[in-house]
Amino acid sequence: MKVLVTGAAGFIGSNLVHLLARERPEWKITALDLLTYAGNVKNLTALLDENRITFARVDITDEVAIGALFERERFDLVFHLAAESHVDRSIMSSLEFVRTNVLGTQVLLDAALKAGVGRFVHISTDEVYGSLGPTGYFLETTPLDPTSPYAASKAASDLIVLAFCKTHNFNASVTRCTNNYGPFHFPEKLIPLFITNAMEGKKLPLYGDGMNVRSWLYVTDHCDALLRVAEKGKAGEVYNIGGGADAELPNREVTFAILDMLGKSRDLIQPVGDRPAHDRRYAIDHSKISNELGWKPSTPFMKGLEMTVAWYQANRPWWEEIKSGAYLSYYERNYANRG
Ligand code: NAD
Ligand code: TDX
Repeated sequence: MKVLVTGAAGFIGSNLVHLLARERPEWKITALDLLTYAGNVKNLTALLDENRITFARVDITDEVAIGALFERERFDLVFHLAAESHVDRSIMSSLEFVRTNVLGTQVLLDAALKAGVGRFVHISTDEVYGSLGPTGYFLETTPLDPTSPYAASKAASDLIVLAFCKTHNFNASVTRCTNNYGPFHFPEKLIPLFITNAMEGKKLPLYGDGMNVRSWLYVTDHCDALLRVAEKGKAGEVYNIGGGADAELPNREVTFAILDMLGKSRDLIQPVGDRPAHDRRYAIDHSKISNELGWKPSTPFMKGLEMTVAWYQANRPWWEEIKSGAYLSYYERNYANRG
């Protein structure tokens, strides 16, 4: 079985490659990534050193390079995770989001169709559904109502994938997951940013009133769901993936838990100006994937958070190297005018 993972040097992609190498050791895996600011080939070091996987540095919008790769390798299965993924960056500038997330997905679909790829899993997000009030859950049938340019670009890419299923009888499924957390998470997102800032004794910039709610899923639970969708999911179907009831929390509760686990003072919290059009609440109904594919989240949130804190404590050089240079100018730009 020849398998391609795009975005393989990113957070979820690298965790997925590790899981696939463990769970399906007979698969021949190509890990593809452009290595943007968010990609880090060190996330795959152990597997590359053992020659367990092949790495390809390719831009998914490069139709010539992607076409040649697909013609040569004749993949049986593609997991598509490559994307620009940070909401705040899409608010500052959205061109790369449309280019990579929309055009890049279309280039992959064309190449996959032409090369006769047997199965394609498109990894998307619950953010395509927009914002929830205090009650209710996103279903697969919830109308798309994206708020940020990031979410809009993901919604567009979902629709192109589903159109390929209808038009070309292409064997693809779309997954929409809630917020992930765990090892190799780039420290621009809430949980790894707050863990590492707290470890450095820096302020934790909490947007708005800190009461926006996210539903958290430990990253290996997500990767386990992706493997099930690849092997058992149906063409043209969307599968929502999300955390358990214990994982739906306001940001301030998550922040308190991180500070408590690190033995740090709540004085480190710095309330700052809100994200524009900040989605109030995400929560997912994952009964379709549970009933049809037998998946459910298995890591309780507080246990997953403890494992994540321990990982950042044990891997300080990994994130210290990231939190320098270009990262610092992004940080300055994003947080400068928030008051
Ligand atoms: P990430 O930003 O950590 O990783 C994205 C990877 O894509 C990076 O390694 C980057 O180098 C690569 N990439 C970017 N542009 C590329 C291009 N043009 N060509 C090839 N590679 C390129 O993101 P993540 O958090 O791992 O998210 C992975 C996927 O999962 C995304 O599609 C995202 O929308 C989706 N998702 C993420 C979450 C979450 O909570 N992180 C939740 C639901 C869905
Ligand atoms: O400094 C911060 N302060 C803060 O209060 C940051 C970075 C975030 N927040 C808040 C905003 C959100 O309510 O924390 C919450 C989580 O923010 P992010 O980590 O930026 O994630 P979110 O915007 O919810 O999107 C994430 O989940 C869905 C991923 O980044 C997306 O790629 C995924 O699709």
